[in-house]
Amino acid sequence: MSRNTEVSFDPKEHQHLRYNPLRDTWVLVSAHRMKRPWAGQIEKPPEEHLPRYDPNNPLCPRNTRASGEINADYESTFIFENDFPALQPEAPDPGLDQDPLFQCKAARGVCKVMCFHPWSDITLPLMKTEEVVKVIDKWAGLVEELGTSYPWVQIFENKGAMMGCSNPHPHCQVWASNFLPNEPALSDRCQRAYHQKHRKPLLLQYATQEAQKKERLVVENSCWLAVVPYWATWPYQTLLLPRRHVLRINELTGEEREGLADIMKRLLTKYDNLFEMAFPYSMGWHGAPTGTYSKEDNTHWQLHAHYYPPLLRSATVKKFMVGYEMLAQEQRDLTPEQAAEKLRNLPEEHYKTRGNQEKGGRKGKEDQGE
Ligand code: H2U
Repeated sequence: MSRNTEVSFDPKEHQHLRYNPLRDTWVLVSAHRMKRPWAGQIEKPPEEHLPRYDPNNPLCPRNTRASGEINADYESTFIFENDFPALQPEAPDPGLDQDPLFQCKAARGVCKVMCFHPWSDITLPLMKTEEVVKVIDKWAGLVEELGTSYPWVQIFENKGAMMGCSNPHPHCQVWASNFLPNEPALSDRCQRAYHQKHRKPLLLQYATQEAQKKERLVVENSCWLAVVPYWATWPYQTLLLPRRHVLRINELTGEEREGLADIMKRLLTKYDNLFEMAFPYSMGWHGAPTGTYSKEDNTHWQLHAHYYPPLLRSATVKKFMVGYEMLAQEQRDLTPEQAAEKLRNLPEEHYKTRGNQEKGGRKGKEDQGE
């Protein structure tokens, strides 16, 4: 093994490892790989033209779902019990097996779906700020309601067919469970260990430093900031952080909810503008555990949202977490700083509505939900 100590280190040129303090893992950053020749597909897929109302879509107002239930004629958000729930409140206990190699436990919970808007042809960045605030209020309400009995309430949105989204109508899912799932359990351990050592919440410290450094900052306002985290694995992964120490989404003030709607719209507009398409991702909220955990000290926690978009080079070329990632460890090509710079420099006006003001276009107003 030889070590080159003559050349000074440049993260854009030289491969290196970065530590993810939320997962206690390392990511291999090899930005020089972006220079490799690419013979794959690069073109944009055709723009999807969705009807505002589809009589056959089970998520639209007034339509019948798989269960036979009829949706309300909703005008804002709409929440229903998932007709195909992965978790149900009642299930028999599996028998006890003491063998360490064959452990099994009871899993119980509830799964809900929330439609963001009655229209199928709208997405969060194109919704009005007050409409996004209503989504945030409902997220907070669900954490409050389900969190009284369940230790974990996972809010997540799969956007785009590429991320396994089964329906183009704007929606998210909420799964509440009687157990702490792997990812939040790991995050809980890491934040706790950091807090015990440094006496400050990990993500609060991190946000303060990122707000000063600015090189990984994508968007910010008086209550929130969005960064491509130092340890990001997906090319355009972002982390959304409140500036104040907040444990759970239901603890956000009215001003913070407005600020969150603003920063979500701006971040998602940039995402859509990157390849001029409805940018696919999986996103979700992590806050302090609920249920019986609420009685414990959770000072080490800081509320945050993760955005994991799969795309790398274009609207069709995604980053595959395969080979080395599956068998050794996560690896990324462009640096988080390069990704942040690219997103930061994109316009904050959505490509679908660009130029509408000059044209006085009716189409743009409709797209914005007016
Ligand atoms: P995804 O697009 O993330 O898969 O979410 C849509 C959810 O909607 C999915 O979990 C549910 C599916 O089970 N669904 C119903 O509950 N009833 C229906 O009639 C259609 C879809």
